Amino acid sequence: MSGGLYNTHKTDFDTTLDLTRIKPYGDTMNDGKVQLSFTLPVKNDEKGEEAARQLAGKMGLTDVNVAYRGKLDKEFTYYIVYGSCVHTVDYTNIHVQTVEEETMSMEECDAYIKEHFGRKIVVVGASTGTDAHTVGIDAIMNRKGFAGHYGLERYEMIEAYNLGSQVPNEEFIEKAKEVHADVLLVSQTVTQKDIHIMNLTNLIELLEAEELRDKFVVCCGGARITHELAKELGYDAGFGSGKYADDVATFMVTEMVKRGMK
Ligand code: B12
Repeated sequence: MSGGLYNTHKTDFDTTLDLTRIKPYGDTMNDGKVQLSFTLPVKNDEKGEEAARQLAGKMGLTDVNVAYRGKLDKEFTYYIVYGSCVHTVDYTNIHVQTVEEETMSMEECDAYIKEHFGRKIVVVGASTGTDAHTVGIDAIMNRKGFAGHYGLERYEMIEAYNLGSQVPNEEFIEKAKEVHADVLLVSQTVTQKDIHIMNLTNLIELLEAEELRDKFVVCCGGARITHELAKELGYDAGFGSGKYADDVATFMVTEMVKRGMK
């Protein structure tokens, strides 16, 4: 692709890939092309467009083109802007914490549970606190699953309880005790004013206060959750966008084996 879509016979474009200085790829290597969109609290006219252009420049874009502007309200305008990013990052020097197990399929996971436990694994999940977003936890737990990945309810060797949304941490723990859960799954979507951090922290504190933390494998997930953040907050693992039931199922059963849970 480095010659561009229609450039079939000559390459006077930059084709150098330097992983210590990567920048966005639009049509040719290192062209830095990005698209961004934002709203300004001004009316839709040329002056607003110039403000959008200048702002994009200050964000590190050159050759700025305001490709679209649209009135949202009398005093609000939405812009779509193209430009070339001047900044680079050193990809070779990036280290992130992730869950490293090779993901097992649903069938492999069921077989693994039969072999190592000889009983069903009990999983309780919810979107906790004030969080009303259910789609994330449903994607992981509902039988039909999400994006071609069956949910935990479909696993032969998993007994899954999806408590829904806005479940107080205390109620969540009570249910976990009642059904003798092995694994707790928490979904957190809203991050306004770091409410997710407070709520996730509160759950761990409650578990610790009841000396229950080590009895469960505890995982959290959501669009703004990373494995690194989850570990920092006292969870065993965290799963963000692009993660599915098979990822968390693999993690929880292998973690249970590592911990010697029966
Ligand atoms: C649908 C929706 C709603 C619906 C929810 C309906 C429902 N039944 O769930 C309603 C209308 C209720 C709603 C309300 C609000 N919402 Co809303 N909502 C969305 C929306 C459009 C989609 C979210 C979604 O369903 N994603 C699809 C799922 C599948 O993705 P996911 O949750 O990331 O899940 C995946 C992974 O993260 C992971 N995962 C998630 N959870 C878990 C858990 C575990 C254990 C594991 C392993 C993995 C995992 O697996 C999933 C599959 O890969 C987003 C915008 C967007 N496009 O993302 C805003 C959004 C999430 N909402 C937002 C906001 C602000 C709100 C409100 C506060 C708005 C308001 N002022 O009232 C309220 C909050 C209400 C409350 N008390 O929680 C913001 C959140 C911003 C932020 N970072 O805080 C967003 C991003 C919109 C925005 N750009 O502003 N919302």
